[in-house]
Amino acid sequence: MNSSPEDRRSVRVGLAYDERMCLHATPDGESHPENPERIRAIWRKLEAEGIPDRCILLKIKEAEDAIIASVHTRNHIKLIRNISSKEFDSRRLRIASKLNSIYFNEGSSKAAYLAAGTVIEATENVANGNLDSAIAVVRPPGHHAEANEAMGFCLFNNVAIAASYLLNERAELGIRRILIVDWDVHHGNGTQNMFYSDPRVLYFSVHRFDFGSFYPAGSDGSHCMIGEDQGVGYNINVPWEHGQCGDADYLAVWDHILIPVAEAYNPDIILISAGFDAAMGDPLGGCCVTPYGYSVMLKRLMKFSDGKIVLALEGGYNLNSLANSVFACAITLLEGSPIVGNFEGRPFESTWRVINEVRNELKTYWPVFSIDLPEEILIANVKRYPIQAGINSSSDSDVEKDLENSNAINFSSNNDVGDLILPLSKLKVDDGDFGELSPLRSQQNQPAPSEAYENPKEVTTETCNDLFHWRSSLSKVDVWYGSYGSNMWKPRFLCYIEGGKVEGMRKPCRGAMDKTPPKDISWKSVPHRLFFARSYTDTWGHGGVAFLNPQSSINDKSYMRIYRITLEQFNDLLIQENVTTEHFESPLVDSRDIEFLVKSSFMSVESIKGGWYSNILYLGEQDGIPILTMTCSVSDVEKFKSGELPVCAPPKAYENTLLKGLLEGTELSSEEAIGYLKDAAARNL
Ligand code: X5A
Ligand code: ZN
Repeated sequence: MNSSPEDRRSVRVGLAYDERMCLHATPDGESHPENPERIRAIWRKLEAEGIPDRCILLKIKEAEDAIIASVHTRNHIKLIRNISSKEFDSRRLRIASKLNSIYFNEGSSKAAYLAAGTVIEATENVANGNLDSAIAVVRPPGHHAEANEAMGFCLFNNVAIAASYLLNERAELGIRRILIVDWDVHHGNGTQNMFYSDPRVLYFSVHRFDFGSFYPAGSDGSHCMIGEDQGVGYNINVPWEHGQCGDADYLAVWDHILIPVAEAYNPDIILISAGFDAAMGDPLGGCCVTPYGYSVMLKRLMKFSDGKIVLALEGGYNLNSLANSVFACAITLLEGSPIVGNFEGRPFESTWRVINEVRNELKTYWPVFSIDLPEEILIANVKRYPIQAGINSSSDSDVEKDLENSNAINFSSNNDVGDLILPLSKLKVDDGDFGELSPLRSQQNQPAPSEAYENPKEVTTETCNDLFHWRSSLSKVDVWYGSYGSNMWKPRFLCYIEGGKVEGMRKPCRGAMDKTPPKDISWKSVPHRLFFARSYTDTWGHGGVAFLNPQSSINDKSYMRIYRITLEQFNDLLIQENVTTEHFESPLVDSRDIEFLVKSSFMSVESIKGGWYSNILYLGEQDGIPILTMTCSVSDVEKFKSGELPVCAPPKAYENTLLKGLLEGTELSSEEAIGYLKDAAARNL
């Protein structure tokens, strides 16, 4: 891998990076996965490996409004242009809080224009032949940004802008068909929507979907979204059912969906929405693609469009995986072959199911999908092997039954239950999502569709054994979870245990890993003030949601429904209430923390400090079991008081849910219940 002048003459790989894209950062220095260190880490790695010397460094310029305007509205451009200016100092926080997963600071505008401009520059130079291919190390990312809305850490849709620019402003370059490959672990809703009826752009995305519960949640990422009008057939979604997908799963999709389609489509250029949050170790993605996997995925695309490929960074939040993956891609472009490596395991059963669903959905538009997959794949495809519930005593028998029913699973020579513990502990489980059942990978009966999966060499990857250690011990400890908001309505609370959603909710919950319903339910009143704050939530839309003032006062009284659940379930609840897909190696609240809580009455959970419900309150005990609830921090209450953070009446759907809960369990008449809520919403903090 030494750089020689010939390298530079033979392949021209563009590389773009600019420190000014680090100017976009959280306003208050709060930690955030999408932070400046991401691109710094990439650049450090590339420099350490001598990559910049082997590439052509690109000029970085800000995108022009006229170009951005081909995919974004005037209003959106105005907002992003002005959001960092002085006049917005006092409104910036509030505007961001109305958006979904967005922050702004004084550097956001500059960074957003540079990111878009950099991707345009890279794309133009590949399209016009100055470069063979290019990598744009940019942030903020782009693929969630809609025509009129910033979301999901994305301000401008960098890739969509560049694609639209080639098609609409640079027709003379002869780019008539653009393939966008979006391998970020999230669905690129923005890009999909921008080209949904445009056959000149084939948008392909493979992403975690988890039946609609994975970010950006909803149905946009479904395989049924195939485009419309002129563009029907030119939108392809491959939605994973769960986390833990890795090289074998991605390459099966390449083999059986992407590559055949790319052959038929014959793109003039390929733009990769190159997020690396499906990489092994990523805290948000919960998947396990290796640098080798990315390298092979990229290499397989290099045979199209004369190798004209642009990689534009999207997500990727584990700095090491991120830097190593980008490095692997750079090497692949420079050397024209994948890095050295090999595969572990075979695709999940669910992967074959998904591949078949996608092919079936699109076969009228892509005749190559009418050719049946090898029969062995279809046979394997009809079985699924979920682990039912957690590994605790009450569910061992279920696990056993499931395993017996599935003749395909045969871990070892003997079938008795004692043997189960060992193989289960060796299994990889879904670590990005505590809610979904974890499918087993059946090694024995999984046919290999091509020799690509045949490599027998074992690579050790992280397993998630630790997950089970704390889970099994905390599943033996009971707590009362005290609810004072929408969870007072039992069906709504059960969403956090069983998964799913009820009337009024916009978004389903993941549920707890242990789906056992509460062992007991009761009501209580507590000397804490109920109030409503925040301006938007993904679940309820615009309006405030309930909080309890962590500080008690004899003058305050709030109603509370308490549910007896396990401490393990309480942890899963806490994670969902704080809207994080992060995977924690250790529990957020364990038995030792409860001892601490009994003495100190509240405790802030450090690792979810950014969440709105990261403060655990101890409210005494019942039947010798501690009553815990979760609310905001004392400092948030101060910000709500001062107006720095919005206090806001609840939205209708949320209020109705509260009413249903109160009327189900308290003695209140419906007028009294309405009065109780109105008072909590109206009275000053
Ligand atoms: C670009 C990207 C992720 C947004 C997750 C929000 N966005 N919870 O990876
Ligand atoms: Zn992502």
